[in-house]
Amino acid sequence: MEYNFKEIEQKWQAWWVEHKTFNVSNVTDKPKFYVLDMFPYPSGAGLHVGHPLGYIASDIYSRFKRHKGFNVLHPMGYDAFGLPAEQYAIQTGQHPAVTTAKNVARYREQLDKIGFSYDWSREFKTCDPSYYKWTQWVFLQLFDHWYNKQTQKAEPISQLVAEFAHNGNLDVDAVCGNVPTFYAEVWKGMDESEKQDILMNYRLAYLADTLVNWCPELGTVLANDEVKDGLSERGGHPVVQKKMQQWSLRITAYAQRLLDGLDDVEWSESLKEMQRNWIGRSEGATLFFNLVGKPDKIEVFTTRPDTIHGATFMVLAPEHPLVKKITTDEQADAVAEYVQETSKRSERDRMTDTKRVSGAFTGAFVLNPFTGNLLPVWISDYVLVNYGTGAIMAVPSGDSRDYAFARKFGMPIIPIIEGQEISTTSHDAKEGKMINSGILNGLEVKDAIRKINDEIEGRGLGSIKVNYRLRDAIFSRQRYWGEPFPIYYKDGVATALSENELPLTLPEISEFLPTEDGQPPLGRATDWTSPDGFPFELSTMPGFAGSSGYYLRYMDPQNNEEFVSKEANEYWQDVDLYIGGTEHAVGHLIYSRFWNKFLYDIGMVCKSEPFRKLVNQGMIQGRSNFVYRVKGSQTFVSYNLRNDYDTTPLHVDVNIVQNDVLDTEAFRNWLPEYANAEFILEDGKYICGWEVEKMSKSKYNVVNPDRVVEEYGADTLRMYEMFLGPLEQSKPWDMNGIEGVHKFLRKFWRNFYNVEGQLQLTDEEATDAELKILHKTIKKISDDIERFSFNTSVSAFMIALNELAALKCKKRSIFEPLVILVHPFAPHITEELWIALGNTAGAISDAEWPEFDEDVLKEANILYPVSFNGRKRCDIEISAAADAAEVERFVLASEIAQKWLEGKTPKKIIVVPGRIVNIVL
Ligand code: ANZ
Repeated sequence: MEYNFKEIEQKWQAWWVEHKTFNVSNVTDKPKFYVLDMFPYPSGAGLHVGHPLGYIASDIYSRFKRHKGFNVLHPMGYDAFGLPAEQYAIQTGQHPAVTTAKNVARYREQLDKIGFSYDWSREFKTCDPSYYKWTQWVFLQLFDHWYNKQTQKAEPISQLVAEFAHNGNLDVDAVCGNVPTFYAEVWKGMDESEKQDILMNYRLAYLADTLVNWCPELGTVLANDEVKDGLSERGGHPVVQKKMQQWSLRITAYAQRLLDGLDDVEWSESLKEMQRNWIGRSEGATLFFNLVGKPDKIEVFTTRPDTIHGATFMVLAPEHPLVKKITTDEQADAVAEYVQETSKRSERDRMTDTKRVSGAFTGAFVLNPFTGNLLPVWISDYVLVNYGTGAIMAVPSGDSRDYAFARKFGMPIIPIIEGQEISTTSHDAKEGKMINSGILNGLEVKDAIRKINDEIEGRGLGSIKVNYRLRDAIFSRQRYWGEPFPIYYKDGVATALSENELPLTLPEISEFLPTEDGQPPLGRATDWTSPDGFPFELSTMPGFAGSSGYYLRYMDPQNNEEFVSKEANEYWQDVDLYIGGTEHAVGHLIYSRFWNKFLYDIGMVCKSEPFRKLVNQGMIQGRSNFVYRVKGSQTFVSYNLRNDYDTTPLHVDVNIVQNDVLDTEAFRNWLPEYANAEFILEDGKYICGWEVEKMSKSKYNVVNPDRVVEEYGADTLRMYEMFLGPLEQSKPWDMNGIEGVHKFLRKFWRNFYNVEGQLQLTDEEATDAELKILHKTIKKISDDIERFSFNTSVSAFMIALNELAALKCKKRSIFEPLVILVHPFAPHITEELWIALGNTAGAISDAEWPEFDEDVLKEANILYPVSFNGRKRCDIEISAAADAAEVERFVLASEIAQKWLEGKTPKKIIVVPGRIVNIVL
């Protein structure tokens, strides 16, 4: 009987749906295991073979865990709000909901063909009102909580209000905006809108004027992780800095916990390091410098207070609020021009471009409190307004940016470390003995820091401070295709809808563009007002809103009363294995952890970290093919002859190339301009050149998994994707090896059936050699899966099959367990073989994973090298079970030992069991 993968795969895919094979229950005695893929954004292009790589890996792991007796949650859904559908809507007028539904259907169809064990009953799209109701709900909770530094957790705003009425904010230690201290009486005397203004400074979701990344082309604000090198990540449009009133999430309140939590998760060190850098903790001090002739002070943040004697100027961020106030008339024009110039540069550019040295002098001076020197105050774009205090003391001898600035603008450079060589560069290392530094002279840097910190605090010049690079997350987007904020403006005061008014569904609008007067698209909606007629917020939430807590919703997706019930959360707890790309390292993976920690604080979830183990799959690159056209002609030269002519390489669709041989007829039909192509062949074939590049439409190297499934079957696709190489490495898609994997499956199949199509496995007892092959394979596959080393598993299967073929093994006791081992990789063929073996249909998913028996691999006999007076004379085979006395007896009785003994009685016999025997005569 032939291996008819088409029939088998369709049959089992339908069977699984009908029998709900992969639906999991929240009520069971089994231990839980939660395996999650980063859910996809369903783009118009559909899936290419790179996308399922991680999904296949997680599916193998899920099926493996189920064999091991776990109740496995393996869900899938769609991150369905977002820019591309809206951009498409702007161009075509097609409603984003329609495009999204279409794309989702296409994704689902493609996914279904690969035979994943997803529990589709838990599927959702983040743009479903029944889902985003809960995104809005979490927002309301954030709006209704503040961060108490004393308890280190989020607490209800109502408690804060009670405290204000009782004692003002004197004893409140919060992560908050700039709020003056007030007494209870003052609070009580405020009107409602004043009170709300104060509270806004405390809320974890708050409205504030912020400097944002504004993308005029997209008409929206973008988060820092959505901007790369001054361009929007989506579309590559320029991004400028702009001050706007925006919703933000006070994620900075969680900076330290986000940092600490990294110690408790099993993520790659490189990913943890990326998060640590993004959070960017630094310990230092804030210090005040008095302005000369003005009442104001400049507060700086420094990690090197010990270098203060080397400070020779000050630098403010061009946006610093003091700039206007302190700039002298003479410098006003230069300063204004520089401020204007800076507004065009994104924060990222300013941080990364260290070559450009620029600035303007304000005309103001401050007094160095330690040296009494006057320091000129400059502005420059290398100082960022949102970091630290937005102002620095510049120490050219200790900081390379300050050094470059001093060199360019002719500022003094004072050495402060003994032996410091500063003629061409600064000495940034935090080490050495202090000089030219008054009370610090002679001290090592770390002692100097301690001493100066004491001085600073003692003299009331400033205080010790920990700073984080992490910023609050800007949460408003001036776009249509996102979650509406459950907020309306009651006489201008941002007011929350109540929980029972959720979801606030997106209104219909006529055009997906900003209004004529620059309002976001929701400004076009009619009746976009609260029940009592107040206008709703016009911005929508960003892409990361819907993906920040989605893993929780899978635990309890149909619950209409709660985001996730306590029982469901306590059963599933957290994601045991999360698989996805590294591109989410500092976006989604930070937001989710923050979201989760907040929900943990309010008692919604029982684990403070959402993703226990994280595996990043590598990228699948494209393997492009090339044809070589003779310049100015329609003649194409085969690869090895290309240098004999003057040719230009051109991309050719990889789908009309097989093993680098071009289908010349298909080529003529591919694009109209090639209809009359002529070919110069080698050995009767047209050989294409190839190169590894990003998989992309423009390079004609996109391979659609549907095509592979059609040609070879899903089981081959799954195994081949794993066979390509280590999961975490990037590698090119190369169809040239797929035949080998496909042949393996055919060969596997042929072991079960004879030519008449009858099952040919026998019930004969397996030999030791056959058992050894089986158990070696059980061990290898189990270990490999646990280590996510799926490529080596596929090779191990191939080896096992070849070894069994050499022994002509056709025994059920060997092949039945092998079917289970192969099942996570190739679920369709193994389902079919499983019933052929007389088992119940579908039961393979719950079949117990074969037990590895170490004893089988142990050799029954051991070949002992036997020495006489230290010289090896012979080898004697003795049972591995024999103890030292038995080995001694056996050796002495053996004929060969008798010969070497020459009738003598040994003085001593040394036996190392399992190893050697030495006889001393
Ligand atoms: C004086 C000094 C002397 C500094 C020295 C460094 C070396 P991290 O580790 O990143 O926190 N800085 C402070 N605020 C800044 C801002 N808003 N924009 C740009 N730079 C800023 O770095 C802290 C150091 O970066 C601070 O310590 C300050 O320069 C600078 F030998 O102060 B330092």
